[in-house]
Amino acid sequence: MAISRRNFIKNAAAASAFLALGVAPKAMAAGPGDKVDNWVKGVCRYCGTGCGVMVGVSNGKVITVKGDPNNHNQGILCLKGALLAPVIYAKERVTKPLIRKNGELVEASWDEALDLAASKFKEAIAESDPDSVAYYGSGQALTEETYLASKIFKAGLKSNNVEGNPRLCMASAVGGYVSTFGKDEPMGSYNDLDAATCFFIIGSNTSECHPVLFRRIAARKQNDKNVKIIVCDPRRTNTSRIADLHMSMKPGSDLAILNSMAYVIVNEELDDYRFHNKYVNFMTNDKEKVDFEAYKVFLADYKPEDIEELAGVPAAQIREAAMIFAESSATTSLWCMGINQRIRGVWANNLIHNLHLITGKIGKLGSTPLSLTGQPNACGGVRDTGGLSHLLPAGRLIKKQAHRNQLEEQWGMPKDSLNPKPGLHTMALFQAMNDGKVKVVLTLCTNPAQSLPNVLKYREGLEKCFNVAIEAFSDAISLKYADVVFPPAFWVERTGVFGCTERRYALVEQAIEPPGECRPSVNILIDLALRIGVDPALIPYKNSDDIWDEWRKVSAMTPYNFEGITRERLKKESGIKWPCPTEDHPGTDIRYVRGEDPNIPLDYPDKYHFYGKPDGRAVVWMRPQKPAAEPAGGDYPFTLTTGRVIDHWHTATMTGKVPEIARSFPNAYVEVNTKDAKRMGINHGDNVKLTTRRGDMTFKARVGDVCEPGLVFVPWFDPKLLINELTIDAIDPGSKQPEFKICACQVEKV
Ligand SMILES: Nc1nc2c(c(=O)[nH]1)N[C@H]1C(S)=C(S)[C@@H](COP(=O)(O)OP(=O)(O)OC[C@H]3O[C@@H](n4cnc5c(=O)[nH]c(N)nc54)[C@H](O)[C@@H]3O)O[C@H]1N2
Ligand SMILES: Nc1nc2c(c(=O)[nH]1)N[C@H]1C(S)=C(S)[C@@H](COP(=O)(O)OP(=O)(O)OC[C@H]3O[C@@H](n4cnc5c(=O)[nH]c(N)nc54)[C@H](O)[C@@H]3O)O[C@H]1N2
Ligand code: SF4
Ligand SMILES: [Mo]
Repeated sequence: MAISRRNFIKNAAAASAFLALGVAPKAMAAGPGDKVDNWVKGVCRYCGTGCGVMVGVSNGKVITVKGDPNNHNQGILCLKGALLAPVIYAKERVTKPLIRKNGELVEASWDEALDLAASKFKEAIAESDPDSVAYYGSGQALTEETYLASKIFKAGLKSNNVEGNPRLCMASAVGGYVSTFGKDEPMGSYNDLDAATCFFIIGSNTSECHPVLFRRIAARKQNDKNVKIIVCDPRRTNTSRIADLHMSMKPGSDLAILNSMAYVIVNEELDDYRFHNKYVNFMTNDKEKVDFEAYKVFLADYKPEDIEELAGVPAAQIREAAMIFAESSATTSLWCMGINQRIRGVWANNLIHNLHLITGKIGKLGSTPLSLTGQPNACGGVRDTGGLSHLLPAGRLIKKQAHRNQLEEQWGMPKDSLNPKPGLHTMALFQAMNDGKVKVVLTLCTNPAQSLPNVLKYREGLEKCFNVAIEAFSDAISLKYADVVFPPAFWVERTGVFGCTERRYALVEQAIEPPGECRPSVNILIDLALRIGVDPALIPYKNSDDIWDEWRKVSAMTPYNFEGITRERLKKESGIKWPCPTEDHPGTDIRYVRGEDPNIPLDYPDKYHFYGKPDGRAVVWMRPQKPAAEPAGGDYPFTLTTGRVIDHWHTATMTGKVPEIARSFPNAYVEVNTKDAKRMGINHGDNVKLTTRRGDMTFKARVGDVCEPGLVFVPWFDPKLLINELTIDAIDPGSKQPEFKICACQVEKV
């Protein structure tokens, strides 16, 4: 039955998260809740929305999960979060240490496994140097785990080869915030969603990937008829179905569209001259400071009529989008991988910030450029603690001597003893394994043999390198390459902090004992480090509370300052947003604004202060349109894009264990546009072969109008039909993030 747009919005507002399976929210609430002995507060372990949960425990087992009414999600969860309990008890849990003997992973004692792993680290460092070892972590690890692993490698082993999956995910967003504002992380919060009258959603399928936030946006629209939603995405996603305006663009034309919107705003004199004259510098790509007039000259190339063909969007739509954006009383932009996973992801991020800076729609409730983060702890765990190869905790940089010296003092190390050379970024790291330069790697909470782009190319390195994995599920395909596997305590089997999209830190409290011989990852990391020979004085922790306390202090002399977010507070409160300098500070909703951001003195003369930049001014960057690394054309006339579906999480090691979810999406498929399908004689369910310059693979077709003609989409959750064998591994020169979203391909019926 056709569903009207108005009804769709209503349904989306009421139960978007449950729509995919047609399960009513009422059914979800039913459960053995009356038998629960105690409820333990936590955070959902899936997406960067960071919903608060209450975990229902009975006789030492988690029997149900419900939303935390005191957290931002106000008690609401999507299906994935609500169905977390069975994942804990999946029969595929790794519960004993494993080591590879005669090609097979076999059970071993903790001592045997730890000694073997430690000896390989020692050997590699002794034979070559500390750069021959690496850590590859995750935005799903706890903050304490990433902070500790990063410290062990950078301070203990003197290797800056500390990376993680956020490089595949948020690196371009980090690059965007840092180059525009001088500091990482969004300045706004989810409160902006309740005040915005315009939502500009670009390259984000919010409805499937941040369902609880989408529900909040849909509710906002439902309750206020003035609210306008603009979606810019080459697919007709569920998200686009609540849009007043959907710019169904050609993949990779975002830079042109964003500049074109700026062109309209400036030419219609909808810019806020008073704001940008005082708080903004205009800069060329070569970092030359210019004036507003020069910016106008730059924009002259982006008249909507001149780019409509390139963008595949009618000029009138671009004009309309710009007018809605600029004329609304409050505009919030939301974006995710459609923007970040591009070889010009950083630039695209800059251009979104530009729109807010030229209109002054920033730092006011409802007006903010809010980058949606993917994983539950990419922000708090990896970005904030500096869990990447060029970073140190709290926004410090390895290449800056003053920053290194601060950490050396904090960590009780001799001055100038940290390794001053940044380590390898993710794709360079896996290449270095191919080349035999990185000989031992420790992975934690990530499944790179499935998630890397152009993945077949890197399997050689995974085979060659001695692989030590801390992994919860035995069917994660990366374990095919593991030489040692440590069984970790999973989700609510240990305690630690998650930090979500809106700078909110919240505690995941231990609710149950881990099964078998599983141990918290911080204990595993400490034991391994001691056996490798790391100075015990560097890791003097009794438990993860001690690590949190140290990290609080490390933050204190920076604008992250969250010394006031103590463990005691986290136990009582359902999350607090940094900065939060003192225990009586309520946390910060809006950064860079006097009276809101505790980093700005109350007697500071100006209202706004972008203190990440030397002169306190944010930057409007002049970033030109650039094509994708491998645009469609010639022998490869289609664009292949990859992404997510609402029910599965990434490599499906967890969601694949939940029957209700697994049934709805058993296998990967390819979305083909109806017109293309007709031309090629493809019917729904037919086998379709996709060929890229890296290989070919056959999928069942889903024919419809989700993709524009010329575009095909494949979700990447299926290890049996692994589209990452076909995707390109080109990277953004700034952020080093791969272009998962665009490569050229052939499509044929087989
Ligand atoms: N259900 C579910 N939710 C998740 C996850 C999950 O695995 N499953 N993972 C989490 C993580 S880690 C992440 S990073 C986020 C990702 O969240 P999203 O980024 O929202 O999800 P994707 O499906 O990767 O891609 C988003 C959109 O980008 C569009 N796109 C492709 N090319 C272009 C382009 O050139 N320009 C524009 N403007 N758009 C383009 C696609 O059509 C798609 O709709 O989701 C998080 N939430
Ligand atoms: N084609 C394509 N590929 C992509 C993307 C895309 O859009 N398209 N997106 C990229 C993005 S944005 C991301 S974030 C990455 C994600 O890529 P990955 O991080 O590789 O994917 P996950 O499935 O989340 O891997 C998490 C692993 O940790 C295990 N695990 C779960 N809980 C725990 C725990 O508590 N402790 C430990 N030690 N292990 C645990 C899981 O079983 C799983 O094997 O993929 C990237 N790859
Ligand atoms: S929206 Fe994200 S954080 Fe919230 S319940 Fe769903 S998966 Fe978990
Ligand atoms: Mo991600």
